[in-house]
Amino acid sequence: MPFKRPAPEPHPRSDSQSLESSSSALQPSKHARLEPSEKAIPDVTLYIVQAKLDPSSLSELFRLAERHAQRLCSNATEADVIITTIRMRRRLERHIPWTLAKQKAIVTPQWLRDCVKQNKVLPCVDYAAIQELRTETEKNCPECNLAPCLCGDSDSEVETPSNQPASSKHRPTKAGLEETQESDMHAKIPARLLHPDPSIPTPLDKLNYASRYACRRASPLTCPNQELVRELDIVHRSRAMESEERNALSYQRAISVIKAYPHRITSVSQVQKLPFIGQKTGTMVEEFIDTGKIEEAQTILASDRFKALSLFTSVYGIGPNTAHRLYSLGLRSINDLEIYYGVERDEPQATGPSELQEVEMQKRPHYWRGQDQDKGNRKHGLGDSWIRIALELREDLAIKIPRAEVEEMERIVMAELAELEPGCVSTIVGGYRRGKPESNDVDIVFTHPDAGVMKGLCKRFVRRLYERGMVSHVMHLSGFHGHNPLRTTHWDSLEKALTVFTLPNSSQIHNGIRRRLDMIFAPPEVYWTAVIGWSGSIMFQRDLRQWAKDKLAMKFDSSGITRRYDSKMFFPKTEKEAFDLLGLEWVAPEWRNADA
Ligand code: TTP
Ligand code: MG
Repeated sequence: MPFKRPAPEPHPRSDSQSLESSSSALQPSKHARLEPSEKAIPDVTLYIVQAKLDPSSLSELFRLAERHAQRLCSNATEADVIITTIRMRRRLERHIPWTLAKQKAIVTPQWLRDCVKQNKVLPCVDYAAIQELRTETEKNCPECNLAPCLCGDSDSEVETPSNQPASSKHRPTKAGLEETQESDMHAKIPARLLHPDPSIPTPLDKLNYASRYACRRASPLTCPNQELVRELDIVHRSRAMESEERNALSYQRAISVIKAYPHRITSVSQVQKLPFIGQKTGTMVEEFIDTGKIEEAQTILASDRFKALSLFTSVYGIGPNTAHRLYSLGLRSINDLEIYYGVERDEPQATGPSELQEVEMQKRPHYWRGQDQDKGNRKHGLGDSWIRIALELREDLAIKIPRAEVEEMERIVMAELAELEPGCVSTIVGGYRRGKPESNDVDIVFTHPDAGVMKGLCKRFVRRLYERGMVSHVMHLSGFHGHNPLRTTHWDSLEKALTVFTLPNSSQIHNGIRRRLDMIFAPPEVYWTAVIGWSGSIMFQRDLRQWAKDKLAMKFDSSGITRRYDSKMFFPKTEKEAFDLLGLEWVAPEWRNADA
């Protein structure tokens, strides 16, 4: 039965009585039945909030609902799912009483579009329209009543809810992207691996900027004292480049504390009592308040040595030790490096990708030293063969990667992976997950519900990407290492490949720019610890380890949580559960920016 075409929404109401009467002219008659032919969403009653929907979107939604839903109702009280573009509680309350809203699943229009596209009811939580109602949306999702629940923390094995790469469920915003990969995502995946980041908002009031541990502070991407942080970071980087590690760490800690300080610093007394603000940093803070600069930082910036070492270490794979050596040889510029390494700027690469891959796979499998050590390469470097190539790639690798391209890279990679091994899930980690608008590289953690599948998958997958022309270089490809409870080495036991990747012509963004792509393959039981470890920031996860050690006598790293005294391992089923296990308040990734 055709529905009336939408008309402008009437004035806002605040109670369900008025809501019902006001909406009836705009919504279909109560429980209007559609033709049974194209029913794809059985037994779900929909209510569309028309406010803020332009006429063409509105008619599109009506059309989709008409064609695919069984019922559209004219009264929100009777709906299972409420569709709205409204994102804020206050606005929604003008149309739906809050008490009623809490009893419903409230989703964005994309939910309906995707349900129709995929011909099934999708979990509502991934499309929750009102952040504050995510939990309720999850709980009231009709999908849970139709099939084994995908929305909770259950361990049960259930069918994947979608044929999109499951990772996209971490980001409802991605739901609008066209998915080309339609096949084989129906493998059985435990709900816990699909569960998106917990909806619980970061309890900022429970975090404490004066804590000694960055993992108990809320650290935004940009803080009210960002200029000061920038100045202090010059000193920090200089110390790091001079291999004065303890001193560098002191600055890194002070920066991390200031990063979480929620007020603008106008007097040193505000921060003097905070942890890791010693006399030296206190003086620098004071100087900055007075002059807007820190003299030592300015002197460092102007020094030829700092300039040269910064330039050298900006080449991926050159760490401080190599940079010192090059500097002591009298080299000062990239041009000097190119001459030294015999790089012909306008000539094709001396080392072809296939040769490189052999070199790096076989001869350099061991430089990753765990996450304590600058991704393993910054201090000791990758060796001359790599540096030659890194110099050739330098211009590309220096271009930052916007978020849309990060997402496209993951989409393409997941589509490829699904062909090789259906049923994998992934999370984009690193700076992207913390909300950085642009990243230096892309870091993705993968897993599969079947731990057996993970073994060797990294190598197989890199080989495939290489053969498909997407991966041109592999800097590191680890084998699988068992967990090492004694921690005699700093290895995490995850398979990982640090690669150079280019989006194929078929992708939505094809700019031909070569990008750094790090892929980490975690067995399912340590997926969430891998996600946490690789989400960073460096100080955040460093202090997470410190906290686990100091307070719980536990060992935390990307490859698991271990109780020290008996080496018992713990396997959190969600990221939130990992925080709970460590006795920590949940901190959303956007608040983990504890580095400059
Ligand atoms: P990176 O990719 O080096 O850093 P990033 O993703 O935070 O930022 P960008 O790529 O834009 O420069 O590292 C990814 C994560 O790996 C990082 O967030 C935390 C972890 N990591 C460490 O734990 N220790 C380290 O020394 C480094 C470099 C990274
Ligand atoms: Mg990164």
